[in-house]
Amino acid sequence: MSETVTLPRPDDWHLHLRDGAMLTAVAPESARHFGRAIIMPNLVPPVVTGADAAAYRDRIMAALPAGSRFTPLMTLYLTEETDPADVVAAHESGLVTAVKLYPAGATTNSASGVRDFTRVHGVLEAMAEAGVPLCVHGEVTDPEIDIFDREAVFIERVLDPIRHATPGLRVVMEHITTQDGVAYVREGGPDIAGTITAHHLVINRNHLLVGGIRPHYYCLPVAKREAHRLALRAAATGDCDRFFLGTDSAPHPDGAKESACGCAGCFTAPNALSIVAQVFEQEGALDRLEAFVSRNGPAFYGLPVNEDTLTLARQDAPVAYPDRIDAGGEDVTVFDPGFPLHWQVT
Ligand code: OTD
Ligand code: ZN
Ligand code: ZN
Repeated sequence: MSETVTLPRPDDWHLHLRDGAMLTAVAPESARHFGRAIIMPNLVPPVVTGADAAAYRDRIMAALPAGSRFTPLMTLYLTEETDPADVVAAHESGLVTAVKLYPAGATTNSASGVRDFTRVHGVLEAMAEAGVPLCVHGEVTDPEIDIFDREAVFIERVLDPIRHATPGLRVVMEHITTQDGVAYVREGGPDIAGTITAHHLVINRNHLLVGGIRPHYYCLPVAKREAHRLALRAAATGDCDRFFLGTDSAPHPDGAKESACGCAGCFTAPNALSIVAQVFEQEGALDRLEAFVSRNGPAFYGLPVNEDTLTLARQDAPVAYPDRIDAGGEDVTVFDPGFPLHWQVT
């Protein structure tokens, strides 16, 4: 008898949809499974103002398949010039769900991010007052700090001081990759949550580097050592309701990844839910899957749980998903977890 799990339709609390031909190619992949997604604003140029977000939302809606009920939850890219009044107005009108903080230079297309955190204090205070959540790419960019330590150092040097200086600010520490991130969220009280990707639940830095460099496993924050991966799996499947799925599905053309200076990002939209379901099965925690993918995110963001459902069925034959998809004539490789998947979205 085949085993099935039916859940309120999951959401993706951290997603890159890009623009143009890439948007057209990848939007249906997320819309097929997810009800809503927090849409990252790191376009070139970034989505900075409410007007930018409105225009980008229109382009996303136009890229969705006919009849899709997928809802993009828009974000604004925080810069040192961001106008607090624009942020609050965009949030109050329902256009924008959250604001995104990138330390300048931390990841793909983050050059317009924040260099001097004191310069955004006024915006953050206005956001705390208006209840606008701050999504955070939590890595320092100091060249002296080892890339594997950048998340832990960010907590100490940047995130904790911001939170102390801005009481009441609701923060999502996105794509956490370390025991330090897990502990900080777990112990940080009701105003902080953490998203976890599918890929960081299944790869550590050996998968990236042993036996040859695997460009499709390179993402930021970079995968860490095994003890950290195990801490992420314990957090995702555990009892703290402030951890939830944010896939960070981040497509790039293969040519840009399979390069002497390959760019960061794993494209997981097509198989993220199959991967996560398998992880929860491996951890003996299928009863906790609904909290992680369908309930904890909306609870933190103050949104209703989706009313429709999604069913995953366990099958003996490996789930079929494409190795790569076509985006305007360029291949985009789908993340390969390295083992067969058996949970099929029906
Ligand atoms: N990480 N790639 C990208 C963003 C994320 O830090 C992230 O959110 C990207 O390509 O936009 C990546 O590896
Ligand atoms: Zn990030
Ligand atoms: Zn991302």
